[in-house]
Amino acid sequence: MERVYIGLGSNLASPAQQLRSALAAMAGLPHTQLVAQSSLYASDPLGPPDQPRYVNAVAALDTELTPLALLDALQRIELEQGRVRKDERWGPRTLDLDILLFADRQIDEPRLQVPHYHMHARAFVLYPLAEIAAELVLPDGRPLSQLLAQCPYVGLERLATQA
Ligand code: A4P
Ligand code: MG
Repeated sequence: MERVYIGLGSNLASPAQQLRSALAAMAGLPHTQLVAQSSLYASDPLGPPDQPRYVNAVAALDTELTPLALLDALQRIELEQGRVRKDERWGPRTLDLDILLFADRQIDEPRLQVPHYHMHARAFVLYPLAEIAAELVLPDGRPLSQLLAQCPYVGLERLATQA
């Protein structure tokens, strides 16, 4: 089993419900257990500003799947929940599932880069992650606490409703 952290995001079609469905779908993946989930957070959109606010969360999985098999499974969940890939970068989406960390692995393949390239400076990733893994150290040796200290808690709001 390897510990994996997944970033969840949605800003279309009942985002909180999208995240709850995605958490249930991930919990049902073969050879995989959902071991923790953060609160849901509302967050200001990064990218084109003319889109709704996002709901974000982070989940921890233990899995025996390979990284690419897990990516396939996550992309299937995205598609099952009505994700349509558009050309606009960072545009609105019903569901985005990113592999943030895969144990201590550093992966650089055409379809998969881990750690996820933008996680280090995104409040909507780092704060939910800290909720479920405060003591985490990244594969490059940087503690999560150090990244948090450099990432202001701005444009982010923890929602009262549990996932
Ligand atoms: N891919 C490579 N590495 C990974 C990884 N670690 N996890 C590849 C998942 N996928 C990975 O992804 C494009 C390709 O990235 C995949 O086919 C996979 O092979 P995508 O989901 O189709 O594209 P995307 O998500 O639109 O692009 P990108 O650049 O990944 O965007 P981000 O970084 O995910 O950002 N604002 C707020 N507040 N909250 C958000 O969640 N999300 C985005 C999207 C923009 N603004 C946001 C949020
Ligand atoms: Mg993505």
